[in-house]
Amino acid sequence: MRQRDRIAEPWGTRTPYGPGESWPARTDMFLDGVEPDAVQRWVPSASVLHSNGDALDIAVADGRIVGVRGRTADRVNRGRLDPKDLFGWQANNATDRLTQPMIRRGGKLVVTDWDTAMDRIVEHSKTLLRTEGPSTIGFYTSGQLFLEEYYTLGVIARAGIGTNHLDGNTRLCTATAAEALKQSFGCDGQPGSYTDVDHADVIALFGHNVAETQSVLWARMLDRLAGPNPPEIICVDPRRTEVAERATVHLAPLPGTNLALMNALLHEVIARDGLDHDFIADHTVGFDDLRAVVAEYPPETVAPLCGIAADDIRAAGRILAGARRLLSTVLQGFYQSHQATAAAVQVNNLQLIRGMLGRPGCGVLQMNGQPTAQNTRECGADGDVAGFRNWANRAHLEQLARVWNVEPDRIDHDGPPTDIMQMIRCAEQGTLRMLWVSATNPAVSLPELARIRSVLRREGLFLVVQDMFRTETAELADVVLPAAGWGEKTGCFTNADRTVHLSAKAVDPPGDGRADLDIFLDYARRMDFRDRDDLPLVTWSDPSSAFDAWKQCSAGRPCDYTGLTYAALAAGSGIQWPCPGDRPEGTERLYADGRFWSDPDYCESYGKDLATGTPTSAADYRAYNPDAKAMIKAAHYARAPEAPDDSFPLALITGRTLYHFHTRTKTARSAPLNAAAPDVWLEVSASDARSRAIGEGDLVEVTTRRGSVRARARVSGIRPGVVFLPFHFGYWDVESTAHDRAANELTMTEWDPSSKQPIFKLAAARIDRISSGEGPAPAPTLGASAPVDAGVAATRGGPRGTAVEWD
Ligand SMILES: Nc1nc2c(c(=O)[nH]1)N[C@H]1C(S)=C(S)[C@@H](COP(=O)(O)OP(=O)(O)OC[C@H]3O[C@@H](n4cnc5c(=O)[nH]c(N)nc54)[C@H](O)[C@@H]3O)O[C@H]1N2
Ligand SMILES: Nc1nc2c(c(=O)[nH]1)N[C@H]1C(S)=C(S)[C@@H](COP(=O)(O)OP(=O)(O)OC[C@H]3O[C@@H](n4cnc5c(=O)[nH]c(N)nc54)[C@H](O)[C@@H]3O)O[C@H]1N2
Ligand SMILES: [Mo]
Repeated sequence: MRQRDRIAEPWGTRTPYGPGESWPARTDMFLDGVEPDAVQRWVPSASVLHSNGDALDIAVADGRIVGVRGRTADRVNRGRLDPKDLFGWQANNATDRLTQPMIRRGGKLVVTDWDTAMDRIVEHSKTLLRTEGPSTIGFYTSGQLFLEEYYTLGVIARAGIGTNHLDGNTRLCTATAAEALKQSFGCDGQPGSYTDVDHADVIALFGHNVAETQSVLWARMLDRLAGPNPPEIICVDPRRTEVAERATVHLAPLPGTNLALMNALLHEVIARDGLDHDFIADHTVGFDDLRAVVAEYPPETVAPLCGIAADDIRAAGRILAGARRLLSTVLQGFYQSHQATAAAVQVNNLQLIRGMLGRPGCGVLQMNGQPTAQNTRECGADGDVAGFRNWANRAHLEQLARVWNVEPDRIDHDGPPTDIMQMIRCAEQGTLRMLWVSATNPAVSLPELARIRSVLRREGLFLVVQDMFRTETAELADVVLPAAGWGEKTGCFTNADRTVHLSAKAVDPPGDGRADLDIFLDYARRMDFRDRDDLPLVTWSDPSSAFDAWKQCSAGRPCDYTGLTYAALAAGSGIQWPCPGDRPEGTERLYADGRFWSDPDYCESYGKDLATGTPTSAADYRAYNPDAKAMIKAAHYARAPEAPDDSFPLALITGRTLYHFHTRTKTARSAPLNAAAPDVWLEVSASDARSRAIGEGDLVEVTTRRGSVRARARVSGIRPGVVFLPFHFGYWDVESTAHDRAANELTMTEWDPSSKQPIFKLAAARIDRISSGEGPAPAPTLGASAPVDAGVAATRGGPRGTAVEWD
């Protein structure tokens, strides 16, 4: 057993391995002030602080969570845990958890009981339904609840209330992942598997800082890099991330130019004839369009647009064209930028024209971000139709209506599902009158916060917030419901490579807190929703009966769960769907047989125009892709809606650090994580800092057309012309209520036309030096925020950040 400072060494000790070998196990454990023999129970679960799905057991002593240990048998992490996995659970035990419902009285939130709080919500819902109809009511949920909870909420919203206004914060997160998969393969569902890392000879990461955001997956890549015949890495990111440090080729494009760069890379692959001609002919449609479009993007044309060297594009193109087993991953550097879906689709095209799908080492991971985002999508709690059904296909809605035993017309299908940006617009205009927010903190995470605050505060909007903590959003609510969190309730969730884990209840929630499932079930009961036989619409009463109901809904669909049971999930490793009854071991890779879920009668979507987002009609789709092939869709680069100019000469991007999760409701309540990144900072390149006389740690103000934020400068390896602000720091804080440090004060109300995902990684900005700092910026010295100044003391965890590991 080795002791390791896991704040200073987030990836732990290397366990090298070679291509085709299986990843060695290494078990990580952290117990907070107790010895292993004091642990009374170990309860199976997985991490909820990213989408990687690191399996772990929760240690319980005296009715409290006291630590975690990686699950060595699990296919995802083979026992490893990252810093957030090791320490993030400490938030469960925080002393400032919400423990009682609250309602607004005389302008103030006051404590109340469940009956009073729920009655107020039910009374509001019933009045709105009676007087103004279902489309005055909206639900905005999460990528952090459990499958059973989303499925229940979906049934309530769509068949109970009958509203189309149901979305998840997955809209901000993986809407583009889902849309890119639908566009290329006709259906959501990750083709690849994490085991592709074990086989790949080239791994290309597009706008994905995996080292900080799925650190255990990076540990897997690091172990390949440390072993024989390591893979080559291609990194596309404007910052010098850990991935960039280890890359054979690092392309650092100017924000907003991903599509131009992708077209140039595809141009190079085609020019070098890196094509799998048989695969293209047998399994795809659309290649000729792609060839014609990318012909206009030779490296010399694209290099000045992206601000990178044509030779670097050619070098990356050569590697991509020559790879024998190519694994690509895509995340927010693409999804939250300009032309998001169009750019993400080009990564699918790369795999398709190279015939790199369905074989070991050949996969694309259109990554998820949140731990349970996949389930939000499967269950239709993001407005999609449950079971990856097609909202534009009448037969699919009829099938779903049979599962729910309601009339098909009860399910509103007049138009595509409403996304959150549209819901905010409806609330702004006064047509949305009630919004129920669960497990998300939009007052920090949506773009252009000044606007969001004014909408959420509106007199005419009844706002319900269901959370573990009194967040910035809860401060604006009419009713606040105290939720049980991870470890305090039971349910399943599915990671980015389709691995399903069970997370069992380890301890009771504090005070009167209730599981989100119980809250939704209570609402359904009080609303007295009925099916077509006048029996209760929601027929289940606890997690396992909810899971059974979902299994029935998923039967025969791509995300088939019918072969899964809680017992099987608790026994050893997580299991990948599709998992029908005759294949209880699940499915490692999709599309291994070269057939896709894109059959016109089966597909989840008929696709959309990449430039406008206009949905394709059923007839047009049938004509274009009658034989269930993969679709190669090309798109031209267009200029971004906002670009640097004389007044705002820099490009602002936003994103994450290794040690914090989102709006920090959890990670700020863990001492070792919080101490590693205690306050906001701004990453600036050395040349931009020099020309403005800005030194490490100086206080600067960053301004866009929406607002200003003050932060201390970290002079980092980010490319010149670009500055980076972490979005973790909201205005709420134990000490401060200042409005001036949330990145989203600066971001804009713009989104991708196909996925409707907001553009968080693009704004024209100016920076002004305010004063000199006292010491370095409060930024981690590891990862993309590493200082260029060698004199800054390294980020360390010390005793409270130390965990054990063993092989
Ligand atoms: N530590 C930590 N891990 C997390 C989370 C967390 O909050 N903290 N959140 C989880 C969630 S929900 C998500 S969605 C994922 C997100 O995981 P990532 O997508 O890896 O994280 P981000 O920091 O949002 O963005 C990734 C990179 O995009 C780059 N980028 C910005 N603009 C552009 C551009 O125009 N082009 C390109 N090519 N790159 C660009 C940024 O420099 C950044 O390094 O992380 C998950 N894991
Ligand atoms: N500028 C900028 N903005 C961004 C991004 C960016 O990169 N840049 N990234 C976007 C992305 S990818 C994401 S995913 C979003 C994240 O944005 P949010 O979803 O707003 O962020 P979180 O802090 O994760 O909020 C989740 C909330 O749910 C609560 N919670 C946790 N578990 C439970 C539970 O079991 N039940 C209940 N009821 N509540 C629970 C937490 O306390 C917390 O308040 O931010 C988006 N916004
Ligand atoms: Mo996300």
